[in-house]
Amino acid sequence: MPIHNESAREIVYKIAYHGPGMCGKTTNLRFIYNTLPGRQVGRFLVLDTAVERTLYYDFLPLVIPLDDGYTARIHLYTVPGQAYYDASRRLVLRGVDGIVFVADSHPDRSQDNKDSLAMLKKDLKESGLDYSSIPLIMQWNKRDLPSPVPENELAAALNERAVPAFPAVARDGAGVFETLSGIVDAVTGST
Ligand SMILES: Nc1nc2c(ncn2[C@@H]2O[C@H](COP(=O)(O)OP(=O)(O)O)[C@@H](O)[C@H]2O)c(=O)[nH]1
Ligand SMILES: [Mg+2]
Repeated sequence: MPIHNESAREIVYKIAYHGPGMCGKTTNLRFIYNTLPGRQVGRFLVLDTAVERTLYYDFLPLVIPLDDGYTARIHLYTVPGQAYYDASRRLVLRGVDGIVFVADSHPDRSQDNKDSLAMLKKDLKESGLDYSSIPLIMQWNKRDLPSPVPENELAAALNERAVPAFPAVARDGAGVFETLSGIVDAVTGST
């Protein structure tokens, strides 16, 4: 549930980028951090480079003015896709308001995409959340690869809810803000 602070006219939303390892989650956040003006982004915390960490996720806070005079504080997290980062995944998914599922368009990653989606469903359930109703956006990343899996195949394999899905080349920033706008609209209810 979003956290309302009436006196400050602020609402805090928690959004998690989920997907298999190396699909481009951190790359999405880095592009957002590097592109938005400084007054709209806070400190970018990346915990995925150091070894011997027990926690493994990224965090990027954003400030987005809404039409009604309220300010949305959007807390973006990335969720490690690997099964052995259980503690980090649960921490990030606790109280999450919306999910961006990032799929890797490389043909060799099709099973990893499916496994990651299955893990997301299971994790949400264990956090008392429902995959079938939580605000959700899909991103088909790495469309620049020489033979990416066709978008309709990714959709058939992964997008059973038929939510909005955006093709992306996160490394170049293509599709990154379309994806972000999609999930911000979905969680704030301003479609
Ligand atoms: N070809 C290609 N590579 C990408 C793209 N987005 C990210 N990458 C690369 O994929 C690798 C993993 O990206 P990263 O964001 O760290 O993945 P994460 O594990 O999901 O956080 C890096 O080498 C990125 O440069 C893309 O759109 N196209
Ligand atoms: Mg990462």
